[in-house]
Amino acid sequence: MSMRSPYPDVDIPDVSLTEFLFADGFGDRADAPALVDGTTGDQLTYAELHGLIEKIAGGLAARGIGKGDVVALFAPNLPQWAALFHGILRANGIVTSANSMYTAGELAHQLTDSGAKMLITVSPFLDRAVPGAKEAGLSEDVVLTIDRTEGHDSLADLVASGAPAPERTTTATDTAVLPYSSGTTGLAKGVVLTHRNLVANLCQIAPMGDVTSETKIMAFLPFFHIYGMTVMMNQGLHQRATVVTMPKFDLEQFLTITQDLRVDRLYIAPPVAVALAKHPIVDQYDLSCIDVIFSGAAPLDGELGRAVAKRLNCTVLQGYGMTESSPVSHCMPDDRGDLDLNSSGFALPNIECKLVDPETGREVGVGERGELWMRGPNIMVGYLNNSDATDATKDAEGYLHTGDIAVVDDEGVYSIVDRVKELIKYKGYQVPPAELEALLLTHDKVADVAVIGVRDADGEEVPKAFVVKQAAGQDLTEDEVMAFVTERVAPHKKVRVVEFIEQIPKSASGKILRKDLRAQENAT
Ligand code: AYL
Repeated sequence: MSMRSPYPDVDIPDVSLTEFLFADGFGDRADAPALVDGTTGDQLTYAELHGLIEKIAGGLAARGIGKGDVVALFAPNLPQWAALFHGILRANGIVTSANSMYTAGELAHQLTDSGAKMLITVSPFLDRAVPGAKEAGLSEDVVLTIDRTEGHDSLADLVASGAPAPERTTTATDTAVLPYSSGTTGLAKGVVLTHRNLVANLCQIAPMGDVTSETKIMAFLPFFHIYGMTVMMNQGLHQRATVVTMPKFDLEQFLTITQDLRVDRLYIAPPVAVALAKHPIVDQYDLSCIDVIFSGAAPLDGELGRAVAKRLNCTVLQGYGMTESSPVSHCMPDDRGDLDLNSSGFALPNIECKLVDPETGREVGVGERGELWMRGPNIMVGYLNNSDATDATKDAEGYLHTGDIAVVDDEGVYSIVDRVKELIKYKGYQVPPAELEALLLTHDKVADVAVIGVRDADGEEVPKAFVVKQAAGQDLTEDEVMAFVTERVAPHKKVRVVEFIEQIPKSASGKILRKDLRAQENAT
């Protein structure tokens, strides 16, 4: 038995994302700002954005990018990010969006794994982009920059080709994007999301929120992550709203931009709620423009959310989802600010859910805890070139096994109460323990290691490594372990706590018993 969304199903047009967003023209929004760089005021109107997308598509086609070719975007949030994203799709290509904090090595993994043919970045990232591209076997000629810089072709060169955009051959079932996610276990994998998946999620979230052409959306959360990509960028463009970008989060700058541009809709992850509820500086700004603050990507503490709503006199809402679900599967609609803020609201239209006891495989009912399984048109096709991981996550009936434990009430409101998968979330960003474990095993003083998420003093989830020393490495210190990781990974993946132990608890088949480590952690 599955539980359907309480909302009526929505129609999902059988078109590519680009057609879905742009085919209808822009009416009276043609000269309105689609994207504004909050830090510089530079903007692209809807008409300019569309023109730029067509030119980018032409330029890419002239450089040999065509149907099914993967182009990597490795850049901070800028209006041009959106233009390039849609330009690549318009050229019948596929976007793989890379975390802009990645080291060269992490980027190389994604470029190689996704089979990227071109990398588009910004000049301040070239010190990581060029070695990353080289390691992945890409020549420097295919590393382009958004800004102009010596030695690399830029966005301006791409559009200067003057070549017409190619014929549209992309269909709804073609792959559109390959964001990376570790899913329930293992290393980061390419999540195959089709045009239909992305179009579906836009259709599914439309009835939940009050985003209109009047809305100004704040987008400091990255477009490379599916939250920024779908919920901020593509939802904003779909509704002909204005999307205000920030290349990185800075509290004062964010407050200034919000106040000065009269931003009315903020999308945040929980750590920003802490600042909005508690930081004294917030009182120095006129934030009466803020209507709705929507939190997702990690659990929001209900009390904290209420404190934000009270302080800023606005509605605070929570949503839940995964990269693998394009991403939103559950959220609170705009008019239900009354719901318990510890919950993540209702299943979106066209989504069916089951809650399953992970021990017994038995389906559970209202009020009982179970792993959330969900099915719908927004669920990924699978992981790129990894049928084992796909089969372990998506069952024969199409249900995605989320690895999250949820409870549903009799109104159909879901609360995420625990996580049974390995994944750690640091400030809403994914930290795959398996990746840190593999890295630490290359340290010659480490005999064995396991990484889990623990709570720090502020209640934030942080990666902790349990390390078994080699006999010859008894002088190994916690700082050495942390520094070794810090040098090799993006900052959000840093190991922040280390404990030396005698032995890693493992099952007979050699699997790390993370549950035992968690229990041990909670007991101390
Ligand atoms: P990924 N509460 C608890 N855990 C959450 C929540 C939440 N509201 N949202 C996401 N997670 C965790 O792929 C959960 O463990 O996508 C989930 O499996 O980076 C994992 O994060 C997925 O991590 C939305 C809906 C943002 C989704 C998203 C981003 C999804 C993050 C806004 O409305």
